[in-house]
Amino acid sequence: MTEQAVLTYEAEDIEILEGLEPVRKRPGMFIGSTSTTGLHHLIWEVVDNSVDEAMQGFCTKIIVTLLQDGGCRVEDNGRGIPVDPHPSDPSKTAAEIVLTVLHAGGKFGGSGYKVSGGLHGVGVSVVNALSKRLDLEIDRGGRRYEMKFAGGGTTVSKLKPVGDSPRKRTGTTVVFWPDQTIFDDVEFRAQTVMERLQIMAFLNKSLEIVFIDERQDPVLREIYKYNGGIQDFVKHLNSSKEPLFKKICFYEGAEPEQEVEIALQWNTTYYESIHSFANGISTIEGGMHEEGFKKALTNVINKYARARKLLKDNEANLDGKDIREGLTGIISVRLRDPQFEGQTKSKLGNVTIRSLVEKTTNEKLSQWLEENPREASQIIQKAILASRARQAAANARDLTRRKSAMGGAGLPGKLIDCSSKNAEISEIFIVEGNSAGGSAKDARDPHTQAILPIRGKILNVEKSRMDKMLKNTEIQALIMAIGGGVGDDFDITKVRYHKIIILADADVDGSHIRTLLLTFFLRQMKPLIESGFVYAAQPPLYSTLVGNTKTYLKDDQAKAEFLASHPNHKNEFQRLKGLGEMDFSELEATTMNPAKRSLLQINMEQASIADEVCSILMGDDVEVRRKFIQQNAKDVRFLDV
Ligand code: 0RA
Repeated sequence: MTEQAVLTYEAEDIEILEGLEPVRKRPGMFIGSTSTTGLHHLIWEVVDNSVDEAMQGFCTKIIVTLLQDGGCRVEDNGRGIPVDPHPSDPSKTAAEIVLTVLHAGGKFGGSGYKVSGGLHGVGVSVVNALSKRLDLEIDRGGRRYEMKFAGGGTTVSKLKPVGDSPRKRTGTTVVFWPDQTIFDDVEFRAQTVMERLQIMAFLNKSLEIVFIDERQDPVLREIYKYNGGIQDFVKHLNSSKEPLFKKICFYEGAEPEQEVEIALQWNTTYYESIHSFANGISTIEGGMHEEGFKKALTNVINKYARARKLLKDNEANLDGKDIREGLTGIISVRLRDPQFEGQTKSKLGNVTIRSLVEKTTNEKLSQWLEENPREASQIIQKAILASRARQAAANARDLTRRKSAMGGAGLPGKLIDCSSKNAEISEIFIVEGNSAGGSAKDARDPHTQAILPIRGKILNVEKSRMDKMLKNTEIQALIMAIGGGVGDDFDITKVRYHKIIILADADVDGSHIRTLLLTFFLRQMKPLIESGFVYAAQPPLYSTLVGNTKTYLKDDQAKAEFLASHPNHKNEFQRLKGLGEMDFSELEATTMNPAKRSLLQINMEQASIADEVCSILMGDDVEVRRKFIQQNAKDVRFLDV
């Protein structure tokens, strides 16, 4: 804020201010939100520009550094943003235009595909607009140039040469400090940045991305570089699972304005895990590229199975879902003008890509099966087993249905239901352990709050097929209480509560149960998570007395904030051990009363992390598990979704 005060408002500055003003007025329109998600978009935006350079073959290395003073530096060895006067306004350099005019980023980028989708591709000028300070450094034509901005994109010093580039290198370095008057919180999260950079490195074969976190002691340094590209991505995703066979199936195809790359490896689990990307952007909702792939995969496998008599003439075709059981796959497409549609703008709408992916898969996957008959037959055997299990599951599900038809309202015996029949205001607390269930029963509002106690750890859905899972009593109780069915039949409109709240302790066991439940919801009641119906209650970790009133503090951060705002606080902090130790009034005051509690709404991203954590923690690979626990023991947040 002080920076703004010292700025002089010359004519050109005012013009620039006007240029970026809409961004500061309505940041959400440009980066989605001003939450921590929006904050990280600033980094993605700058890195995307460097990745663009890499995609066009001009950049081999990107270094992202989180600085001690809260800034972020993104350095690349691309061509460097052009420094000559810009044809549209010769009083300004091209670099200045790129940094100060909305949507100027891709206007003169030459050939190749521009990343310009979803919330990205809005241009570095948006980052400038939302930063309290931004420094630009360009190496180009043997000279080094610098330019500085402050207060949301106002030029502090014009682009000027400052000397020779070391070793005649070329490249661009952007350092920015997010504006704390715009964002709720300006602290970057290392884990979030690392995950993203790693995915970018997987999608851009041989591009080296270095991550440095100078805020940590010792300084954290990670290098992501994958000469195998998406094949390494698939290996990585399956590293905590047992692959069905060692080989990875990889193929690619291209047409004039578009290209596709696909890597596949089956594992012994019962779930498909297909991740698709368009121009490096994750298409969580799928779209045309996924459609084309699935259709062709089903077609190719069935054709092969019939030709080899692995499927008899009198047997029905294998279902796509059964073929994809245990499949980990990456579909990466690059195309001009990607159309992102759907609720979260993450569904690829371009029709032409569907036929490219379909054609490529029909051709190249058939060829791969011919060349790898042993693997082909393993895929088909697994699909046949999956198909039988699906039949058995349908029978088990019928059983669950019939049971509920007979059991009066069809509700599990241990459900303590609420009296309201209006799902919109009804909540169900899934409570670990019977004793905690007892206090929860006394603490609830019986009109809108239902309690379902579950005993110990629910069955791990990672390790069992649907049919076995549906025989588990805890799972049956969950399915019946929620009321929307399960798996492919799940119907969100039949759900009896719009808030499904997981109430588990804040310790490792509690995290474990939360992780298991989230994994179950993700895999068997996905719309529940997509609709934002799933929450984690956050029982506090600490309590302390302020005068005579007890104050509860959610976690260590809340405790630190409390201490900062109460420097003279002398009383001790009680560490609350677990739900079982709270009496009903404490539980009511901290965790259940809507006016006082703090709930964490679970989104797809968190659920997917839980899924991955689950695979690692429950999977058979002891080595990966040991490493994971070692690496994450410190970062409780990771486990504690
Ligand atoms: C516009 C044109 C050219 C490159 C870039 C922008 C560019 C932007 C960024 C942002 C971060 N790193 C970047 N690297 C390059 C192409 C210029 C030419 O034709 O030489």
